[in-house]
Amino acid sequence: MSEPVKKPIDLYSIAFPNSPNPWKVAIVLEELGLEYNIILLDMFSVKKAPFTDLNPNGRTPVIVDYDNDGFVLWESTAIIQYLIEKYDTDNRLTYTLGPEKYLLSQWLMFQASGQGVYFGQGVWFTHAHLEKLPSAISRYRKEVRRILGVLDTALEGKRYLVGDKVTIADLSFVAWHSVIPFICMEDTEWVTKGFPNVDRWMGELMERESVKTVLVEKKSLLSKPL
Ligand SMILES: N[C@@H](CCC(=O)N[C@@H](CS)C(=O)NCC(=O)O)C(=O)O
Repeated sequence: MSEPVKKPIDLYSIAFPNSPNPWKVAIVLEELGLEYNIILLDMFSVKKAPFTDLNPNGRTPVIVDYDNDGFVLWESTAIIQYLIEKYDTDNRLTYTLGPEKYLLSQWLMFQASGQGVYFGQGVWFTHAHLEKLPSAISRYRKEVRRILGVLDTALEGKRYLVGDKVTIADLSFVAWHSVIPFICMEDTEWVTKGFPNVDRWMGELMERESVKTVLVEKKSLLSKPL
């Protein structure tokens, strides 16, 4: 079991519903049974002090771990790895030896540099870019399908990405997966039909208490004014 944390960890998040990286971290905090406070910020506050004193990159998530000398960390995958090393003392959600250790790292990096970045660009070109650029929108929507294809192939005949248990490799994909309808702006039944292994895997992950709790918490926090 994880050691109880005496003072809750602060988790900073931008206050947008389709900004999944902070919620990716929240799922792991929930899994580990750690106490945390979510601090929501608007898009202007993350670009200036005092927030940029915590993260000069002006993005979320950031954590402050008071029980470890107020340790500050940003980049969602780095945060997850830190939380696991510190608090998953019986390696429930990770592998620390053998090929599994490196496969886990492979999937974490693929999530951050593949799913996270391409899906993020999909959100940007579909909703935020000042010019409507059909070629850019189409490129990132195709990337969504390509990434799903990679995952579907990897999950053929396998319940989880690495080994025989749920790990942070699986959990790290949940938050961005739910943004697919916002990127594609259409009925996304093709995800269910076209990528059955992903559909089964994601269905199981979505049923975890950690994920359900974070989704409820997110909805509740984002429904209130800042
Ligand atoms: N690679 C970073 C990406 C962080 C990121 O882009 N966060 C978004 C929220 S999902 C953000 O804070 N965006 C604010 C902005 O771009 O101004 C991570 O994984 O933490």
